[in-house]
Amino acid sequence: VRNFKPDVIGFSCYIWNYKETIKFCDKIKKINPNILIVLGGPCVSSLQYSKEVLKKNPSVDVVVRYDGEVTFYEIIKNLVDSNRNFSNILGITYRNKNKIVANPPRPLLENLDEIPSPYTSGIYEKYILSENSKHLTFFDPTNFLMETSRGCPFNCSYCFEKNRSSGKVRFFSLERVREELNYLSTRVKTINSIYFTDSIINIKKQRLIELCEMLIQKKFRYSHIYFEIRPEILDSEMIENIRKIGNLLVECGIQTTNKKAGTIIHRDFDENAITRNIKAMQEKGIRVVTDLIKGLPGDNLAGLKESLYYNFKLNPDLCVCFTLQIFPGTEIYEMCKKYHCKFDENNFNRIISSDTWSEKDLDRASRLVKLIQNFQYKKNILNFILRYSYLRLVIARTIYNPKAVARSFINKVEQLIGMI
Ligand code: B12
Ligand code: SF4
Repeated sequence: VRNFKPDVIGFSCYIWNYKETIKFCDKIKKINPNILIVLGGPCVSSLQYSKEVLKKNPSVDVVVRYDGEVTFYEIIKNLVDSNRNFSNILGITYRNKNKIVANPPRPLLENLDEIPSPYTSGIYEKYILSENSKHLTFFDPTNFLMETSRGCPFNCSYCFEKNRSSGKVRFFSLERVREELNYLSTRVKTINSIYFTDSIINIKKQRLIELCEMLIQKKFRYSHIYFEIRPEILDSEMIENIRKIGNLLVECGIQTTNKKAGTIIHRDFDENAITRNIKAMQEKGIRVVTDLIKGLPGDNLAGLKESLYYNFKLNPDLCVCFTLQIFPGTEIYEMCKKYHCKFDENNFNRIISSDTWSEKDLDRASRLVKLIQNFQYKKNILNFILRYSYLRLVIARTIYNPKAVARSFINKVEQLIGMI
C-alpha cells in the first residue's frame, strides 16, 4: 500500500477471510484514509448485512451486493468522472458522510457473455502467468477455476444462492466455455486441476454432455476435474458422459437423511434416486465425494448417526461432514430465533447449539465424525491411489511437472502423519 499508493482497494469476502479482511482494512486506512475500500462477495452481499458491515466497520467505504463486475466498473468510472458521488450506482451500500445509504438492487445481468473472460481477455496471462507475478507465492497457477453458469433453482435455507439469483440460473454460452478451455489447453503448460464453480453442473443435461465432450480432449486427461452435482437429477446418459472424462471427482450434496431437518432446510432426502445414481457412478469407476452437514435445526445426534450410516453403506471415496455455518443473508440466519440457534462469530459462524442440539451433543458429533473420517480416509486412500485412472494421472504429471508432484506428495505424507 505504501509503495503502490492505490486509490481503491477491493476485497472478496467469504466466511473464511472476512474477519482478517476487516483487520486489513483498518490497517490500510491508518496508512492512508483517502483510499476507497470496497468489499464484495457472498459474505457481505445481503442488503441487511451490507448495512451492518458499514455500521460496525468505519474503515469500509462501499459494499457491493451480489454480482460485482458491472458495479465495480461503475464505481471506478465514477471515481474518475465525478469524485465519489455514488448515488446512481445500483447494487451498492455505501457511506455518505455520516449516513449509510443502500441504493436499489442491480437487475441481474442476463447475458453473462458480456463479462470479459479472465482467460481469453489476457488478464490471467498478464497478472498471474507472467514473470511479474512471481511474488504471488500463495497462489498455485496450475489450479484453475471455471465458471459456466451462475445461480441455482433450489432454495436450501443455509445457502446464499437463493438471495443472489432468486432461483434463476444464468449460463455462459458454450462457445465461450469452449474458447476458455481452448485457451487453457493451448496456452497453459501445466494444468493440475480445473474446479467448476457452478453450483449444480448437471442442471441442464445437454449442456453437461457437451461440456464433457470438451473435457475429453487429450490435454485435460492429466488434470483433476471437479464437478458439484445434485445426484437426484442425474440419469444414465449423463453418468456415461461423465465417466468418459476419466479423472473426475464428483461432489454430491446429501446434507442430511433426517426428514424433519430436510423439511426445515428445504432439501428433502430422495433416497431412491440418490442411492441409484451414486451407485451407478461408482460402478463406472467415477470418484464420488458425499457431503453432510452436522448441527442442522431439526436434526440431532441420533439423526446424524443415521445420515452417517447411510453414507457408510454408500461407501463413497470420501464423506465430508461439515459443521453448519450460519451465513448472514440466508434464510437460516433469519430462522435462528425460531430454532434457538446460537453460533460463534469468532469461529466462522459455526453452530454452537439449538433446540435439538446441545453443546455436548455437537461436541460428541464432532468427535464421532473425526473418528469415522480418519478410518474412512485410511481405508479408502489405498483403493483410491491404486486405481488405474489415478496412476495414469500421477505418471503423466510426474513427467510434465515433477516439482508439483513432489510438493503434493509431501503434503499428503504430512496429512497422514497428522492423522496418526
Ligand atoms: C470454488 C469454491 C470453493 C473452493 C475454493 C477454491 C478457490 N481457489 O477459491 C473450495 C472447494 C476450496 C471451497 C471451500 C469452501 N467453501 Co466454497 N465455494 C466455491 C464456489 C463453488 C465458487 C466460488 C467462485 O469462485 N464463484 C465464482 C465467482 C465469480 O463468484 P463470487 O465468488 O460470488 O464473486 C462474485 C460476487 O460475489 C462479487 N464479488 C466477489 N468478490 C468481490 C470483490 C469486490 C471488490 C467486488 C466489487 C465484488 C466481488 O463479484 C463476483 C462476480 O460477480 C462457491 C459457490 C458459488 N457458486 O459461487 C462456494 C462458496 C463460496 N463456498 C462456501 C463455503 C461455505 C465454503 C466452505 C466454508 C465449506 C465448508 N463448510 O468447509 C469451504 C471453506 C474454504 C476455506 N478456505 O476455508 C460458501 C461461502 C458462503 C459465505 N457466506 O462466505 C459458497 C458461496 C457456497 C454457498 N453456496 O454457500 N469453496
Ligand atoms: S446448497 Fe446447492 S442446491 Fe442448495 S441452494 Fe445452494 S447451490 Fe443450490
